[in-house]
Amino acid sequence: MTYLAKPRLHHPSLTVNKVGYTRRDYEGKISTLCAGCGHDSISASIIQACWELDIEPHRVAKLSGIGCSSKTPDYFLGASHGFNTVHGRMPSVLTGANLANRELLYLGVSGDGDSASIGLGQFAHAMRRGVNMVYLVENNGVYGLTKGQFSATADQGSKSKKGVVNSDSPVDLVALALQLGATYVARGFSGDKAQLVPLIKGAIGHGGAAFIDIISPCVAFNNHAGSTKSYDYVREHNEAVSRIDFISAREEITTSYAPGEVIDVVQHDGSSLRFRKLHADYDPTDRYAALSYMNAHQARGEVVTGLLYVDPLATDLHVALNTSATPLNKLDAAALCPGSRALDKVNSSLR
Ligand SMILES: Cc1ncc(C[n+]2csc(CCOP(=O)(O)OP(=O)(O)O)c2C)c(N)n1
Ligand code: SF4
Ligand SMILES: [Mg+2]
Repeated sequence: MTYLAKPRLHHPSLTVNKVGYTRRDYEGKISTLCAGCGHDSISASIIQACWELDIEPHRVAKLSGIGCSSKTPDYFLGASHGFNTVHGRMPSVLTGANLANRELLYLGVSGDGDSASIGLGQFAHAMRRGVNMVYLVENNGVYGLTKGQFSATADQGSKSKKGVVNSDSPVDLVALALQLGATYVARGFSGDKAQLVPLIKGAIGHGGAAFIDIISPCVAFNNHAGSTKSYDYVREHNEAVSRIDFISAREEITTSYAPGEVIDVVQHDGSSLRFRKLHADYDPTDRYAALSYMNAHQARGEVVTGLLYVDPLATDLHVALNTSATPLNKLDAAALCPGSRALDKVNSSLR
């Protein structure tokens, strides 16, 4: 693998955010992905979102599996914590890290092969347990890194670059996330940064399991006619359910849209998601309506994008387990191991 570090020189007049960093401080190494790969646009959107939210890079932990998508954490947030796990195992490693230190912001970056094929079980359990994380799948319908085999998200009937037709039913990670209990569920497109950046910001502000499936064309192996994950196909079939703006807790909420076209959904941390509805009857807080809306549009060959579902009052795994407010990695040995008397007490309470 090649690692190309970016020069550290900054122009002195670059704009800094509220924590004193330029946008360049959120970048990583120079990408070694194919020119035009959708994954690079997603990295740029993550950089934009974190810079605009004034997040201190050392407060972020990026975890990934294996694949071109899973390589991308090397290309953004170079000053953050990072861990490249085994193929499909990002969710369990992230869950462990999150339980040990609840104070970091966890970004899980994965691919469709990583999460819908080998890692499907891991994906499912992170969602159903409500791990407080931003789970991003960079979905190109193929195993890009191993040269373009169909992944489990490839649509039935779609064609490979060599013309082979996929006969298997696809796994729809958005539908699964909705069914499994994820509390923030969205679909984006790497070619639509105006939609993707606020979706990522909203997921960062969310206090539970936030999942974004991002269609991200693989220009080397899945960008031809007959593919349903190509730039042309997604642009032609994109059905955006809403446009969201993310307003952080510190900003004043003002409205400039006509009533009925806009709703504000306030999350636990005080941040607000402002929906500009493109479909007047769409309710982003109804999990089951989101599922049937998506299924109905998918049957017509449309790719529904936008924030499909949010539970603004979501809680996470720490609440469910009633863990200590002080992160476990900050507790001393006496607190972590209170001795045999405390253990006897716990055991007798269970008899
Ligand atoms: C345990 C294991 N099995 C298989 C592989 C081979 N392998 C590497 S990447 C990959 C698929 C990557 O696909 P995806 O997650 O969709 O990422 P992309 O490259 O498309 O972004 C596979 C099967 C591996 N590295 N480890
Ligand atoms: S092979 Fe596909 S997924 Fe991998 S870097 Fe190239 S375009 Fe991107
Ligand atoms: Mg892939």
